[in-house]
This record gives sequence, structure tokens and C-alpha cells, in this order.
Amino acid sequence: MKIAVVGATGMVGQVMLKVLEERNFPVTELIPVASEKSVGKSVTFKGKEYTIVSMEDAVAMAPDIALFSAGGTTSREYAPLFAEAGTTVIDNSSVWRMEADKKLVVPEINASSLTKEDRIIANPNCSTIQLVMVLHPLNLKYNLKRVVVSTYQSVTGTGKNAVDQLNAEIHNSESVPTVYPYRIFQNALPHCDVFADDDYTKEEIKLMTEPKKIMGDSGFSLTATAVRVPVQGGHSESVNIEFENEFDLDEVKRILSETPGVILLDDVKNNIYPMPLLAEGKDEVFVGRIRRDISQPNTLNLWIVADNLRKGAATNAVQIAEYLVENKLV
Ligand code: A2P
Ligand code: 11C
Repeated sequence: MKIAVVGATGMVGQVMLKVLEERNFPVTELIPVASEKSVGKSVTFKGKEYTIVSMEDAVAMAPDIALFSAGGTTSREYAPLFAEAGTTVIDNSSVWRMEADKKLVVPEINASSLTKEDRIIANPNCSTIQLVMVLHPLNLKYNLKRVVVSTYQSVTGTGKNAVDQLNAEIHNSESVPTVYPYRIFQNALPHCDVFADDDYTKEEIKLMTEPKKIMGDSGFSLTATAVRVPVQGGHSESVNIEFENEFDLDEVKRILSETPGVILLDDVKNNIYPMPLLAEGKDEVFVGRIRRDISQPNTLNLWIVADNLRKGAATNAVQIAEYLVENKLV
């Protein structure tokens, strides 16, 4: 497989290279792509140096698959050009996700909807992916009625400049990049992505719309508050879930412990619960603190953590690519 990684120098792009390598994806030719300022520089893959090429050159090389993580503007402009050249694009930006003719895919849930005709495939938002990995198996069993999610999101979700801001603030550096409107170290910002007209942020809107499309179910309601915290290892989510049907707590735990890609970490007597420090660098979604909501029937609370650069972005994209290869869709 001839594979392009668009945004190869970025936070997600670098993890994409690592995940392709770790999972031994059948790469016969790697084409790293980044902005004009990086063309000619190199990235490392499987111990070898590869020269970064421009978007135009990469399109002309007609890769089999292009993994995109270079921002929405780049995806909007270039994904169709790659698709026309015969490349299947797996795009990590938000621009195609809610388009009716584009699939929004978490392989464990809906990869079977993919066909050879899907030339631009959308990778969901990181905070969405870890949420649906837990909601989906429970929805199949108990039927979701309403979900309330509050996130605690890592600065890595914003990109490299945000990580630089946090580190500069931690070390009291003289020059501090200003990515966020306020200091992030020792702070929590109820503000991920930009505000929309209804005073939700775009991140919150993604969390409220993408799960329904991925799960193919719009018969439940969902509301979100997204918060940026000075953490690097992953996103955390406090989730309140009301079901149409009654549930049994032990059965909920059993279902989640048997869900591929999900790891149950729930033993409060021994202080066992998911945390970003545990999730960092891992491909799985971790769930714990599962308990009945004593304020109303058929409702539970739980806590989900995942490395947003891995299952939330790079790993999910590579899993989609693996599915395409295994099913001869490219
Ligand atoms: P570059 O390093 O040359 O700027 P992050 O989200 O971590 O900031 O990374 C963004 C990624 O997207 C980087 O690899 C960046 O490359 C790439 N990128 C940004 N703008 C473009 C563009 N116009 N064309 C191609 N790649 C781009
Ligand atoms: C964040 N979830 O943590 C975002 C990053 O739509 O893919 C990814 C944004 C997106 O800020």
C-alpha cells in the first residue's frame, strides 16, 4: 500500500506514523506531506528518513490511502483532489463528518457500512470516539434515552502550540505562546474550539451530533459541556446516561468488559479507575466509576478516559485503513 500521511509533522500525524509502524500496516511506500515550510525536511518511519513532499506532489503520486490530519481548510481543499486521483482519504478534520454522503466511522461500530465508493471517509472527533465506544454497546442492550457529558480535555487536542503554551507556563518561560485566551496551567477553561450562535462551543456541538450519526440512532438526546484542562495524556469524560429500559449494574460492567477496544477499570475499594496518566500511549478506551444515579430511575454515571491522539485520532484512522485493506476496499 502506498500511504500518504498529510500533516506528518503535526501532533496527530506523528502518532499516525507511530501507529502504522507499531501495527505493522503493510506500507510499501510512505509519502509524508506537510505545509510548504516543511517540504524538503524529513520524518522518521521504521528507522528510515522520508522527505516531506508538497500537497500537489502527493496528489500526483496517487497514493492508495491518504491519512489526513492537517486542519479543516487543507482537508476541504485537497481531500477531493486526492479522491479524484483515485486515493481513499481518511480525514481527521471536522469538515466532512456531518455531510450526508460521507461515512463517519468508528470501526468497532460501523465499519461494515464502508464500500469501495467511499473515497472520503471521516474520522470522528476524539471526544466523540471514546464516548461512543461506551455508549454503543449499552444502547444495544438498554436503549439510550438521554446522555449528559462533561469533558476534561487534554491540551494535545488543540495541537503542538497548545502543548508549548502549557509547558512554557509550567516553566515560567519568558516567551509563552498564546493559543488559549487565558493561561491553561493551574486553570480549567470551559471553552474547547470556538463558540457558536447558541453559546455552545463547536466541540460541544460535535459531541452532541456525531454519536447519533455513528450509532445510526437519533432516538435519544444528548447535551455536552467541554472543558480544557492542563493535562497531556488524554481526554476524560464524566457521563450521565439515562436508559429507556432497566439495567443491572453487574451486567453493565460485564458488557463493557467484553466490548473489544474497551477496558473496564473499576475497583474503587482499591482506588482503581481510569486516568489520563494510565491511558496515555494506549489504544484502548478505559471506563470506570460505574454507579447507579440515585437521583432518578434507569440512570447511571460513569467515567471514560482515552488517549485522544491514539483511539481519538490516529489509531481510529489506521483501524479504518486496516478495514479497507482487509476487505479489499482499496
Ligand atoms: P507544518 O508542520 O509544515 O506546519 P498540529 O495540529 O499539531 O499543529 O499539526 C498540523 C499539521 O498540519 C502539521 O503537520 C502541519 O505542517 C500541517 N499543515 C498545516 N497547514 C498545512 C497546509 N496548508 N498544507 C499541508 N499541511 C499543512
Ligand atoms: C480538542 N477534540 O480536543 C478537539 C481536537 O474536530 O477533530 C480535535 C478537533 C476535531 O480540542
